[in-house]
Amino acid sequence: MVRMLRTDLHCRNIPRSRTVAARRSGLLLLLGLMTGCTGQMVLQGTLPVPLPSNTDITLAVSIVTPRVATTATLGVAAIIQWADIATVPGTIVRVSAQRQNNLEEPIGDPIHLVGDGTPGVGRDALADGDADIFSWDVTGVLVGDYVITVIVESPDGQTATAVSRDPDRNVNGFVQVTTALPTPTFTFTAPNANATLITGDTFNITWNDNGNANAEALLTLGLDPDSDRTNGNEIILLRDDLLSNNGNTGTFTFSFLDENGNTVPDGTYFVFATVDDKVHDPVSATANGQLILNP
Ligand SMILES: [Ca+2]
Ligand SMILES: [Ca+2]
Ligand SMILES: [Ca+2]
Repeated sequence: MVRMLRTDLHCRNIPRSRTVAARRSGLLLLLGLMTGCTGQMVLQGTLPVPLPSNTDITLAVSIVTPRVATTATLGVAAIIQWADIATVPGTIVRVSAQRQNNLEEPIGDPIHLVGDGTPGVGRDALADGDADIFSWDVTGVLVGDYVITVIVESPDGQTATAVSRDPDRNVNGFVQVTTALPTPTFTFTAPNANATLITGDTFNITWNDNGNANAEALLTLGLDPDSDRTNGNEIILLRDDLLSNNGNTGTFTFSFLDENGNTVPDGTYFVFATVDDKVHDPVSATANGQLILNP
């Protein structure tokens, strides 16, 4: 329905009496948004035509905010607003936010703001009347650009969908979650070359970081026999240590023991670190040198 209206309708002047007849359930606003007519044009009598009679539309939705890049700062709720037409009792609305990179590709899974992503689960679109607003508390949300999707769904499973960033409609709305916190930085200073260790030796793993500026970030240090940090053979030496320890530097003395006090098996290992401040994407680093244990 939304796509049909969008492609077929154009703005032109129509009789005032028709605007009065059509003023219902946000219809004017919705049609204006879908066709690019401004709210003022709509109210002044400039309406998209051919205008469907009210009974023609049982389900439609358009996003009011964000229509452009809209900044949301941690601690300040971001307002998401849409206009829906829902006439069938039991029609629900679902709202989700999808982070995108600068190529407008999705990053990670969508965040379900209204409903849990399951069809049929959401807010009653009739009961909320014209209060089609969700206040999004972005606390704990990673910084980035979030595109909003609003879906209205009638009890028989029909849906209408609006997406805030939609090149077909020439709209580029998104919620830009920002922070004053700097991105974590981490650079190993040792091992800078391969180091051979025999049981009984110790080795100081050292680094530079920005723990003074990003004090709550957490550092995890580990050893890995390969270059894949997610295949399960990683050995953690230190977990969730505050980046602010030792200010903008850090040292961990390796003595063949993992985080639980167990002896690390002999072998050749990359030394890696992950820093996560729960605001930015986690930052990873690998030391230039490897640790060679009991060759
Ligand atoms: Ca509603
Ligand atoms: Ca691995
Ligand atoms: Ca530090």
